Amino acid sequence: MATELTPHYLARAFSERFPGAPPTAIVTAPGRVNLIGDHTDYNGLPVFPMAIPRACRIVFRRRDDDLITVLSGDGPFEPREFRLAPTIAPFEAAGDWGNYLKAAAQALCGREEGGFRFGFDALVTSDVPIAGGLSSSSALVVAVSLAILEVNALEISRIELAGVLAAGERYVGTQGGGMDQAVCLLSKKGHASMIDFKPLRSVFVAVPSSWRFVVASSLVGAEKSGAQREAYNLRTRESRQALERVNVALGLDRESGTYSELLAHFDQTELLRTGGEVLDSPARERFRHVLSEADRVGRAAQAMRDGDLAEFGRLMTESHASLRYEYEVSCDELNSLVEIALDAGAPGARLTGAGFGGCVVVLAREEQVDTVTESLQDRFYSARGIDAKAAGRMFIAEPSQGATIERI
Ligand code: NG1
Repeated sequence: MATELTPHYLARAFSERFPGAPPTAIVTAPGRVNLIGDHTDYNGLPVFPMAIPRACRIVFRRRDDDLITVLSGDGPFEPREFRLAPTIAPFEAAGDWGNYLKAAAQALCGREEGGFRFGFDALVTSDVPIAGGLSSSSALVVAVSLAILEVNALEISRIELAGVLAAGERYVGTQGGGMDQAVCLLSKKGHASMIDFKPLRSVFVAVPSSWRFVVASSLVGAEKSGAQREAYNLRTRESRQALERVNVALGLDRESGTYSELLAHFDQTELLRTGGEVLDSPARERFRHVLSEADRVGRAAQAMRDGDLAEFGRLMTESHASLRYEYEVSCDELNSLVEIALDAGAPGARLTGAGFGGCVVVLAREEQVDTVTESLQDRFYSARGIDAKAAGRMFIAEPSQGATIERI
C-alpha cells in the first residue's frame, strides 16, 4: 500500500479538509479484473472475475443531519453534496462522479425508506484507473454504500447489498448486470469468484500460485457512463431481443424466458442452430457470443480448479475473439495488446470488462511475466512515449480481498 493510502495518512488528509472531529472509519472497496465472462451478467449468465489490489477508499465521520458531503482527494473532481432520500435529484451531467454517490444513496434509501437518518462528511480517493474496465465506478458505489450503512449502524447481508447496488447503479444510465458490485463485496484473497445470478451466488476458486494475471491498459478510455453508454446499452437490448426471438421460435414464453432457462432445456448446439435460422445479423452474432461465453466461464473455472493453465489461456483468447468479432466491443489497441502478449508466449489474453477501450488481462506463468511485459512495453507503449509500469498502466493483479471497513 502506498504511504499516501495508509489509515493514518487518510485520516490526516481528512482532517485538513474537514476541521473539527476526526474521521471514524475507512472503507476500502477494490476494483476488479474479469478473467472471463463478459457481457453475460446482464443476461443472467455467469462471470469469473477477481478483486484487484487497486481500490477506492473513503474516510468519513457521521453528521447529525442527513447531508452527504464528499470531497475527492484525486484530480479535478468538484465536491458533491446532497441529502439522503429515496429519490435523489438533480442528476449530475452524464459521467459525473456525483451520480455514483447518489446511485448508492438512492439505492439504500429506496430499500429502507426512513431507515437512514445520518449522512457523513467524507474524503474519497481511488487508485482504480477510471474508464479502464476495472470497475472504478462500482468500487465507489460500494464504498459509499458501506459508509452510509456504517454511520447509520445498519447492516445488510453482502449478497443482498450486491443486488441492491447492481440495480441502484443503473441510476447513472447504464443497464449493467451485477458482476462488479458482487465481486467488490464478496471476494476472497487468493481466489477468483464464479458468480451466478438469479439468485446471486458466488463460489471461490483458488488461483494457482504460479499463475499471474497482467493487466495492461489500451490507453483508450472506456467511458461507459459517458460516450460509450449508448453502445453498451445497445448490446443489452440486442442480446435481449435475440433471446426473445429464439424463445418464440422454440415455443417458449417470449418475455419471461431467460438465457439460463434456455440452456437448462436445450443443448447449446440446438440453440445455436435455432439462433442461426431465426436471427438476423447482428442479433445472431450477439446471441452466439452470449451462449459461447457462458459455456467458456464454466470450462475456465474447471480449468483453474484443475491447474490447467493452457486450457484457461485458450479459453481467454477464444473469449477475446468472440468479444471482437461477435459482440463487436473491442478496438484496435485492445487487439494489438492481445496479439503482442500471445506472440510473447502468454497462454491467453483478452479484453476485460465492457470493452470499447479499457484494459486487457493476460495470463502468464510466473517465469514468463518479464518477457510478456517487456514485449508489451517495447511493441505498444514505447511507441506512445509511455513507461507503462511507472505510469501504473500495466501491473500484476493479485487476487485480492473484497471490501473492508476499518474503524479508526
Ligand atoms: P465495466 O467494465 O466496469 O464497465 C460493465 C458492467 C458489468 C458487465 C461488464 C461487461 C456496470 C457497472 N458494469 O463493466 O456489469 O456487464 O461491463 O461484462 O454496468
